[in-house]
Amino acid sequence: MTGEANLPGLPRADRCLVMGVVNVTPDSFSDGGLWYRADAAVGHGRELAAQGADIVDVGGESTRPGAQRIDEAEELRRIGPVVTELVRAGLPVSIDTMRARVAEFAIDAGVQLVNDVSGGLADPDMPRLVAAAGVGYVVVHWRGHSREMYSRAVYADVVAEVRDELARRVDAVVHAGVDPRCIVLDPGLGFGKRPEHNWPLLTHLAELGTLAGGAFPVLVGASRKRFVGNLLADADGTPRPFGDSDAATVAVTALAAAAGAWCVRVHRVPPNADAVRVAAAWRDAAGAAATASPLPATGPS
Ligand code: PMM
Repeated sequence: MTGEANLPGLPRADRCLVMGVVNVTPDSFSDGGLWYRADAAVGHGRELAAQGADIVDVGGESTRPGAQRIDEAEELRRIGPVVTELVRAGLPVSIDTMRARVAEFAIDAGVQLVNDVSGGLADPDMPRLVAAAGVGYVVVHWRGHSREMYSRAVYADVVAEVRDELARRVDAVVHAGVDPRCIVLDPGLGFGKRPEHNWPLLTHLAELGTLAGGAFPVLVGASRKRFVGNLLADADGTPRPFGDSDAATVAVTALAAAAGAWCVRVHRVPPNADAVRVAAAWRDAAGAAATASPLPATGPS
């Protein structure tokens, strides 16, 4: 599935990459408040990298369902010192933001990737900024801000609609000047999706990455999401708490990586770093088996 990506400054590997999450927020779904202080966030980013994260994704605004937006100054205050320090430490860093001004700060500080969960819809200046900077751009499928995301989660054919809407976003950002080889696509699991919408997207990653005449790298963000907790609900229907859904996240990682995902965005790095290596061996062996000479038509005599 992985296309002809040209993502300057990001690691290249013959396996799926692992992006470790640093949420510098008081209110994120699974880890809100844990890394809210700049020094704690920097320490966590370094730890994730030491544990095997290929990219550290820093975000200052929670996108959990129903979350209220913060203003730009507050977002900059949260991510500023964290991005600066992690780049200074030599780590590949992405900035998780919907705001061009925040992305601009992070690009100036040296981040290699802009992770925009709105796919350029929240801030019309974002695609032009990314184009001018020549950095990688994660274009996520999105239908609206957190407060309205469930009312828009209506699909007749979720895979076809997400694919078409992503194709329109690719056209728009390329029109704004973004090099197609800098684009990564993301189905936006949980963003304007009900639990049942996420599984078909996961099983059609290759189809989602192949659109607008190209094959794009695909990023998958399933880690600790509500649809995973719902799958693991107990007999009363109580969802599994996010902290106990890491093993299920690892299962999604292995399957997505074996299906050709370019990168997985995860909260707990070590088991996911193992899973992408298992998936790489799986894909290699499957490729070797497919190219090996076919079995003789008749069995041994
Ligand atoms: N999910 C969240 C935040 N950022 N970025 C990308 N590219 N894909 C995602 O699925 C994604 C994201 C929300 O998760 P969190 O609040 O648990 O970090």
